This record gives sequence, structure tokens and C-alpha cells, in this order.
Amino acid sequence: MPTHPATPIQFHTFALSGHSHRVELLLRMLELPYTSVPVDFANRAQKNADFLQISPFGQVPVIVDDGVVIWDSAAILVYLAEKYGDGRWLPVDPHGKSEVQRWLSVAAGAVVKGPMAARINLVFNVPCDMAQAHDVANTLFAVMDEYLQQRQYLAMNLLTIADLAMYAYIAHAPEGGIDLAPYPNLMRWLGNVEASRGFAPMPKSRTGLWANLEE
Ligand SMILES: N[C@@H](CCC(=O)N[C@@H](CS)C(=O)NCC(=O)O)C(=O)O
Repeated sequence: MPTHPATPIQFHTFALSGHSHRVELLLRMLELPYTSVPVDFANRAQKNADFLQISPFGQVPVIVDDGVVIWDSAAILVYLAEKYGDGRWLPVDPHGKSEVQRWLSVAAGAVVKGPMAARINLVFNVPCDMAQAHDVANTLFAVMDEYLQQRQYLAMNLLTIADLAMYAYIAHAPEGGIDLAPYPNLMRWLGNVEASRGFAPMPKSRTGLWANLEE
């Protein structure tokens, strides 16, 4: 397996997208050469015919690596970890792999329905049932807080793509009006990810930053 691509990976991204941020974290932590291609969400460029050629749902993130196009953040994390990472980012043994997959599933489920939904409601004015989003988020955070009581990381107690996939929308949950203070173990885990080599934060957003983004 190559440890680096021959030419920089093209990374189609939007700066305030947690799905993009998780990919950017892995690109940085693996020290891979990449070129960011910002997608102009203000002008809905994600739904342009050209972009739909590489992303059929019209969403970021997408990467193009030596002509290979991959869309969907979980698919990209798995690809990069398998191709350029050592076994630590996505363990090869069945138990380790299943622990990572479990959190990738949560990142596409409760994280999207809870903290992400609440954040994009307040920041981008995307409609949602806020009470339900807060409820999903607080149930998720309570489960994670207990799970993390004796752990530093989510899967096999090692930094893996599971942590990167879960990080951004939880760290930015306060932008959706969700307080993280009742979850000290969860906050400690956020700090562990932030202390990792190559970490860079997603920019903070404020309420009403960008109304009607996804209309
Ligand atoms: N399942 C996808 C979801 C990606 C996603 O929801 N991307 C959002 C930004 S965070 C997007 O591009 N939204 C624009 C749109 O749907 O028009 C993934 O994991 O990559």
C-alpha cells in the first residue's frame, strides 16, 4: 500500500460542514497532500450539474484521489484509513473493525438527527423539531458519557476514524443550543481528539449566520 498519493488529493468541502471536517482531520492527521476545493453553498453550487457528476446527492465531502471519486464521509474515512493509514485508524481484526463501524453508524444516525439537526436549525435556519433534536442529542450524550467513563477514545480505546467521525457535531452542539457541561467524560474525550497531532478546529458559527442555506 502507498503511504502517500502521487498527486494531491482533491477535497471538495464546505468550511462549516462537520461531515467535511471529519475528512479534513484525517487528511491532516495522516499528513496527506491535498487541495481543498470549496463548494460555493451560498450559490447552491453543490446542486450544479458538474458537481452532481461526482456527488449524486449534491453534498460534501467528496474526494478525488488519482482519478478515483469517493463521496460520503464514512466511505472517505474508510478509504483513506485503509489506503494510507496504518492499522490503528481502522483496525483489521473483526472486533476492532466492528467497534469502529458502530460509531460510524451512530455518526450517520443519532449525531445527524440530534446535534447536527439542532445546529443547522439555529445557524442555517434549516427547519427541524428542536425538542426532538435536543432529546436525541441528550440521550446520545448520556450514553457516550457513561461509555467514556473509563475510556480515552471510542473504539478499542485508540484514536480511530470513529473519533474523527463523531467529533465535529458534538463539539459544536452548543451552536444548536445544547449544553455539554452535564457530560464531563464526553468533554474530556473532545479534549483528547483536540490534543491529537494534526488537529484543527472547525470554525465556530453563530445563530442566524446563514439563513435558508438548504432551501
Ligand atoms: N451522508 C453524507 C452526508 C453529507 C452531508 O449531509 N453534507 C451536507 C453538509 S454537512 C451537505 O452537503 N448539504 C448540502 C445539501 O444537501 O444541499 C456524508 O456522510 O458525507
